[in-house]
Amino acid sequence: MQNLKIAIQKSGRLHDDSIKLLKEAGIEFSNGMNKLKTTALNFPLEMFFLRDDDIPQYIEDGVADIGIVGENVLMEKNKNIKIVDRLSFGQCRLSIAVPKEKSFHSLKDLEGQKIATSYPNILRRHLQNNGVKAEIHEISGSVEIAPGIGLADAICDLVSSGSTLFSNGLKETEVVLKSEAVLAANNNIPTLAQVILEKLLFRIKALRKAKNNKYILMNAPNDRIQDIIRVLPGMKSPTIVPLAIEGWSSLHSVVNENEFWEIIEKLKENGAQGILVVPIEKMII
Ligand code: PRT
Ligand code: ZN
Repeated sequence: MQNLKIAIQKSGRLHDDSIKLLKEAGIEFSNGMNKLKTTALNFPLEMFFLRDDDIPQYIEDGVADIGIVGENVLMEKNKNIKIVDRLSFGQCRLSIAVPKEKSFHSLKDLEGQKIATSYPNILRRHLQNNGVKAEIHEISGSVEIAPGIGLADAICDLVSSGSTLFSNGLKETEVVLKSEAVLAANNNIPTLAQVILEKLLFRIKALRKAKNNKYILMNAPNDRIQDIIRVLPGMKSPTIVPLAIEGWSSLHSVVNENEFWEIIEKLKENGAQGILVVPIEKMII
């Protein structure tokens, strides 16, 4: 039986969330330390644990069919592979930063200057698109110290909280790329692996929907039910169950996280009482 082969970061910022995603999708496996690969116990999935920088190449070569990698790495490596889903973790931005005392109005201010980065390809494209000629100085780590030691005038590096820039006396001046972890795939996955990928994507989608929604239960007098139904979006229409007390019912529905508080307020205004909000584990519609 053919497996779908997935590449995951061996250790680092995306490792734990990648593992968590697969486990929440109901895939069981043992991922002991220092393992290079493992096979899931209850799903036709084989996992390779690799450095994130290597993942795009492995996918392009078909050693792995799919992989979880930061969009920043994907864009930098520029391989012939595609994004099949965005995973909402590992969020960060690739930004230009300069010493905080340096004046900066636009990218043009960096004309002829030296910019240190681990992302030379993305930076080169960005400079070209903006018609700026600057010297790109590629370094593989601790980019943030480059201006302080006189190696560069500016940097282009990943930022999440901004505290690394702050503690190195730098200010963020321009976002080059917004990034999150994505599921990338080879362009010619074998047919059977493609079927397994569809199953995996279906599960991931159900998880995402569940996370974005809450199950909501409330009691209401029967004469207010119509008003409450107007407030509730629901998947179709709310479930209404009579309570033991005459003239009252219990209403059940699903509410999106984004409009949640607004809806709760309106429900109260319309006579809902004893409102319970419950997380949803999986949501298939
Ligand atoms: O060993 P391997 O090569 O696999 O890992 P790595 O060391 O190259 O990558 P790793 O684990 O550091 O990051 C993996 C991915 O996580 C990145 O490619 C991004 O997609 C994503 N990510 C999210 C980040 C950050 N947030 C992040 N803050 N990657 C790096 N950083 C670094 C940044 O380089 C800077 O040094 O964190 C520092 C800034 O953080 P703040 O919070 O101080 O702004
Ligand atoms: Zn790396």
